[in-house]
This record gives sequence, C-alpha cells and structure tokens, in this order.
Amino acid sequence: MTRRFDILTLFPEGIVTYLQSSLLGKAVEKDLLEFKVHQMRDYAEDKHRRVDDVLYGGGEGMVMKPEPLAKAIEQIRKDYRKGRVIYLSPQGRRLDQALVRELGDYQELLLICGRYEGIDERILEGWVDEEVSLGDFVLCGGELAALAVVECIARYVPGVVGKAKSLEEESFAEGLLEYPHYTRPEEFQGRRVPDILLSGNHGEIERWRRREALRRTFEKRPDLLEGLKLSEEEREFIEELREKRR
Ligand code: 4GX
Repeated sequence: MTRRFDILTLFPEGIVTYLQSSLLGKAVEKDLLEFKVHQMRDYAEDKHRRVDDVLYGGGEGMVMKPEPLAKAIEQIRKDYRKGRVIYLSPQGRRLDQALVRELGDYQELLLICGRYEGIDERILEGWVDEEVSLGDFVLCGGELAALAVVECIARYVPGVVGKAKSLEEESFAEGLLEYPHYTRPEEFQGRRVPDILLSGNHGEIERWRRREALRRTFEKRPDLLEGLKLSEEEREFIEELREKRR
C-alpha cells in the first residue's frame, strides 16, 4: 500500500520542489509514497483568504485562526484509514529514531506547518493527535521540520532506500554513530586512508569499523551508549577508551 503524507502549509512551492527531487521523488514514481501538499489559504472562509489573527488578551504577533485549520484537517483526513495528525512545534516530543519508527506504522500522516506565533490552542486540543519537535531551537515555520519528519519516515518504507544499505543499518550501526568513511585516492593532500581498509581482510575491516563506530560514539555522543547491548569485547574496548582518557 502506498504510504501517504499530507502537508498543510502557507508555503507549498518549496515543499513540492523538495519532495520531487532526489530519492523521495523516485519513490513517488514507484508508487511507494504519495505526497499531497495543501495550501492553507484554500481553506480560509473570507474573500481575503485570511488565516491569521491577533491575540486575545493582547500581545505581539499573530496566531493562525482555528476555522481554516479545522476545515482543512477534517477534509484532508476524511478518507484516512489509519492516520495521524501532527503539529510541528518546539513544544512537541523530540524527533528521534524511535519516534520515526512509531510514526512509520501509520498509513497516512498529516503534517501541519504553523507560522507566526503558532496556532489557536483549541486546534491542538481537538484536531491534532501529537506534537513533534525537531529540536530545541526556533524556526520561522514548521515546513523544514515537516520535511525532516517525512524524509526520516520515508527512508524506512521498503523500496525507498536500497536494500543493502538499509539492512546494513539494521544489523550494525543502529544506535551508534557511523564508522569513518573513505574513498579514492589512497592519499589526499598528505592524509592517508587507514592501511587496514586497503588490506582486503574483511574480518579485520569489520572489527576495525565496529571499534571506530564505538570510539566515535564514546567521544562525540556518549549518551547514545547508555542502554546499548554490547558484547564483552566491545565493553572492554570502551573501558580502554575510558582508561586512556584519564
Ligand atoms: N520543531 N517552529 C512552529 C510556530 C509556533 C510557535 C510557537 C507553536 C508555538 C519547530 C521546531 C519550530 C517554529 C514550528 C515556530 N508554533 N517546529 N512555529 N523546532 O521551531 O518543529
């Protein structure tokens, strides 16, 4: 079944262009993914197609009006079978690979991109299933966050990314940073590719890669090592890294 993504935004052009390019565009051609990008103004009720309004209680800035949002969400999700409505905002659950996998279970996703100071609270209460955040920083709108969410989920739809690559990820790198990568030439401006990679000894190469992945993770993202299942040898290796640090 084709995985469907709806994106509700005031700036559809850039979204469409991005989705048509690269891997995602190819997956659409293969009927693995379907994208529908909706202009929020098309659901406005007045002749000026107004979607924002001033704050009750006063204060700077504008908020997205509830009527166009409710109308859009209801219309878009009317033929959802198993779908979910997501609002992108810094108040949401932080996106990580676990959330990507959870969201990947839905047949349809509607991603709502807010601008201004956000959307009327009643829409969050009554029409949105879940808030998702890209991280603790403030964008100008939800569009980049929606694209990030879509792309992460799309990669796990079978056939979107080459099989060899995705299987490798599953069995090996999940939960760790990647080992260092090199391509030709053997020497570049005085920097050589590690000898082991030129040795042709695949067993040793695998071992080296696993250790380098562990080393990087230990140095750059030690938080990722918590709760990871490691072999005896790997735990010893991490212990050695700790010793050396002291
Ligand atoms: N991860 N933004 C939402 C409008 C807004 C403002 C306040 C609710 C409250 C973002 C992020 C993000 C910018 C999208 C502000 N909504 N989205 N927008 N970080 O920064 O997802």
